[in-house]
Amino acid sequence: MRNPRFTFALVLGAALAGSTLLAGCGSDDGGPTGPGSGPTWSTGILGPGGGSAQRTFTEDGSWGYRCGVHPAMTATVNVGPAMSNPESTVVTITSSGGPMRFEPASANVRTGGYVRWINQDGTNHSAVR
Ligand SMILES: [Cu+2]
Repeated sequence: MRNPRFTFALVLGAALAGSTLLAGCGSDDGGPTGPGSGPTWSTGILGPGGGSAQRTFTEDGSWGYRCGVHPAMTATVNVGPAMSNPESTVVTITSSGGPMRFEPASANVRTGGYVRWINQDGTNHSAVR
């Protein structure tokens, strides 16, 4: 016959082990690994005519992101050594003379530097990863 107390202890142990694993999955080691890894961020809504936000990047790598309002708007932040990248970069959100877009679509910044997004368009946008 099974000992109910022993069975309970096994189930509890498995549950605790499971939660530890899940917590590990949520950690951000900053390493350039597979899809879905790397830093995440959201600027929140950047209002038309100059809404802005900035983020400091400590995670080396190329990080694709998109507009949370218009998912077809995509761009990349490339983070690397100070010797070959600027301390800060401005990414303008615009639709002047073309489609709504991040400009530049591929922005470089040094490790520990920051990217500032400025919405110069006439509608809401954001930058999300
Ligand atoms: Cu947008």
